[in-house]
Amino acid sequence: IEKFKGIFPAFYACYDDKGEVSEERTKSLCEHLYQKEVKGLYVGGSSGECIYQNLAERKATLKYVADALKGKLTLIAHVGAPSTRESIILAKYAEELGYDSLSAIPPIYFQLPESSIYKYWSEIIDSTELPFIIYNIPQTTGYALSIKLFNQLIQNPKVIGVKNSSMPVMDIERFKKAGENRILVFNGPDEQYVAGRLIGADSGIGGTYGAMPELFLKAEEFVTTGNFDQARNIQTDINDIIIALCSLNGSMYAAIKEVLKLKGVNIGSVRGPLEPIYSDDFSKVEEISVLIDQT
Ligand code: HMN
Repeated sequence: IEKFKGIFPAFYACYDDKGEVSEERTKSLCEHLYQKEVKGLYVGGSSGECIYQNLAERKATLKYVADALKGKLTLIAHVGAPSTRESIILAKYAEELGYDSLSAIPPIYFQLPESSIYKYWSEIIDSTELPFIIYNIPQTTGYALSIKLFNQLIQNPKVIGVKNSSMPVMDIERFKKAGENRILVFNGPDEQYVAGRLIGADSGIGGTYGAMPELFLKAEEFVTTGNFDQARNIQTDINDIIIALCSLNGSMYAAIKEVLKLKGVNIGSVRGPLEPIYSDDFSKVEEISVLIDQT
């Protein structure tokens, strides 16, 4: 279980200049994050633009990351897809590749009853021997995990955790209590990393960690050593950076990818309908990059 405790950047989609998934660029991002000494990676989630990739592209990304980092970092495969069938194909493939755990969002598009959500997650869990981390992200899926369904799911010993991306930090505290310390809780909102850890999250998985892993590693160190003033200060610095990343004409992920380019890691840009960064904003990207380096 210790291998799931620490900083887990949510891995970004890595494209070539034509917008195709790139093996070389995927591996360069792997190497970059490995050098930063993060604990592991969450591959193919929101930050991986999973929703804009077909099955073959998602499988390719899972494979390239495993080729680069299997046995070196803890690898979590996000396998949630529109149909149960596709989710299971991805789950079995991740198992074959040697991933350490699976994770999935609830069903999307149709607002299904909790019984269907339970069945969807359970069928994925039953399809492999791997542990499973529930992914709660109501702001994108439209479904907020209830304590009732959470309790039902954790009856299955393969369920080891929940990645909670809902905004109330209290949700983390509630899942932690309901899980009776057996279930790991991962903080989702990067803006509340320190608060999430203090209220009970064991670890964090986040979409902005990849842009500034050093800062989250430092925040984690301040939390574990009880330096709460410093933890709070670094969270403030992180939040200034996140707000800046979200303030450009273009998506946050596009801004992060431009920052990474300035650091020598070119993973292309984003897929539409996510918008790229437009030329007017490149000077702002440079300022953000400097801000990250100076923090
Ligand atoms: C993933 O699945 O790839 C991310 O870990 C999701 C993650 O919880 C992010 N939430 C959303 O994208 C809604 C956050 O890390 C988010 O990017 C961050 O808090 C900045 O707002």
